[in-house]
Amino acid sequence: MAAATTSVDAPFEQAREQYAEWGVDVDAALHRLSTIAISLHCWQGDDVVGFEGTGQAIGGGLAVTGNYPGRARNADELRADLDRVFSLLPGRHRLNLHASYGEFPAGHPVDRDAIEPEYFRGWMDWARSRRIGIDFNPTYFAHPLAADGYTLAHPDPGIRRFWIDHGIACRRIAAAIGTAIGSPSINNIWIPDGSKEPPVDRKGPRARLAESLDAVFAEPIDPMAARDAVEGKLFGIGSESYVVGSHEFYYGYALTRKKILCLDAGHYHPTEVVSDKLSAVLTHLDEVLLHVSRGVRWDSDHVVILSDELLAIAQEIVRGDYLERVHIGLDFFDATINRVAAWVIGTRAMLKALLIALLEPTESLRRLEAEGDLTSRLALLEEIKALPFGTVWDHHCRTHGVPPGRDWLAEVKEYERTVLAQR
Ligand code: RNT
Ligand code: ZN
Repeated sequence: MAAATTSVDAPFEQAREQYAEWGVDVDAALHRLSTIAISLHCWQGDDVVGFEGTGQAIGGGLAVTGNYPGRARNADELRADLDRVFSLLPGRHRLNLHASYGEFPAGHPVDRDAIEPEYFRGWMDWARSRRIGIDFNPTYFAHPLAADGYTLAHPDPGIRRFWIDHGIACRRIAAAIGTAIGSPSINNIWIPDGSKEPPVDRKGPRARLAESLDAVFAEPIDPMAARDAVEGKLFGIGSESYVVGSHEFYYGYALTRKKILCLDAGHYHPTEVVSDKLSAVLTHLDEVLLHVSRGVRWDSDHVVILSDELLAIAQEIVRGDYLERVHIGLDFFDATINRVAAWVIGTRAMLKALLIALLEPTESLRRLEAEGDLTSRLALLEEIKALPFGTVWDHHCRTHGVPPGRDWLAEVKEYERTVLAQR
C-alpha cells in the first residue's frame, strides 16, 4: 500500500516543485479551490421539463436537442442522478433549482402564482442531509400565460399580476430554503419577454418590466435567507428583434436597486465575452451571478468545456480577487449525450479552469506588465500553459476521494447500465 501511495504522489511532488520555481504555492491554490462552490443547474438532468406534469412545451425561446435515454422523470430520479454527479466532483457544491421542479400533489396541480415552500421540502431535506446549499429560479416559461412571449412585461395587467405573484411566491420559497439550509439562496429572475419582429413600442414593455420587478421585490428580504438576481439576454428563438430584459436594462436595474446581476455566457453578441464584463460591472456592483454556459453560434447552451473563454472567466475571477463577489452557476442543457456525464464534464471543466487560474504566477506577470515588459508577459503566459496542472488536478481529486482523470467515466457508464438504461 505504501509503495502505491508513493508512486501516486511522486508526480505531484514533482509538479509542486515545478510550480514553486515559478513562485506558485500549489497547496494554497488547492486549499482555495476546495472552498469554491459551483451551483449545478437541476435542468440539465431532464431537458428543462420539470415536474408540473402539464405537458407544456418548454417555450420561452429555449430549445433542447437530443433524446438520449435516461432522462430523470421525477424528483427522486433527479436527486439520484445529482448524487452520482456530486460523488464525482471534488469539493462541496450547490444545487440550482427551478420553480417548475417542485414536488406537487398528484392530481392537484398548483399554479405558479400559488406555489409554496412545502412543495420543495423534499429538496430541502435532501440538501440538508448532504450539507449543500440551494439556489432558486422562478419559471417564466412553459406555461399557457407565457405562450405569447410576454410575462412580467405583458400588456395585460391580469397576466402581469399572475407573474408578479409567481415572482413573490418564489422569493418566499427561496427565503424558506435559505433559512432551512442555513445558506442564502440566490433567487435569479430570467424572463423570455420579447418579440420576433421589431416592435413599435420598445419603451412601454421596459417600463412595465421595471414596475413589475419592483412589485416582486417590494417585500424586504433577509439577505441571510435569500438574495435577488436578474438575468438579461440579447435574443431568443422568437425574440430575435427585441428582448425587453436586455443587458443594459438589467445592469441599470441592478445598479439602482442594488441587486445581483446575472451574466450568462451565452447571452451576448458572439464576439462579446463575459470575462471582459466582470471587472467592468464589478467596478460598480457588489456581486455578480454567473451562468457559465457555452454558446455555439447562438445561445445554444452547449456543455461547458475547458475553452479559452472559460479559462478567461476563471482568470478574471481569480486575478480580480472576486471569488467572494462572483457566484458561479452553470447553465447548459444537452440531451444528445449522457446527462449525468454532461453535468460532470461541465462542472469539472469549471473547476479545472479555476485551478489553472489559481496556479498562475499572477504577481510576476502583473509586475512585468507594469514595467512595460510586454515581451516577457506574452512569453511567460505561453510557457505557463505547459505546466502540469493535470497532475495537480488528479491529486486534488484523490485527496477529495473522487476519481482522478478519466476514471469518473467508468462510474457514469456503470450508472447508465444499472440505472439510466432501466428508465
Ligand atoms: C435562458 C436563461 C435562463 C435559463 C434557465 C432554464 O436563456 O439562460 O437562465 O437557461 O432559467
Ligand atoms: Zn442563464
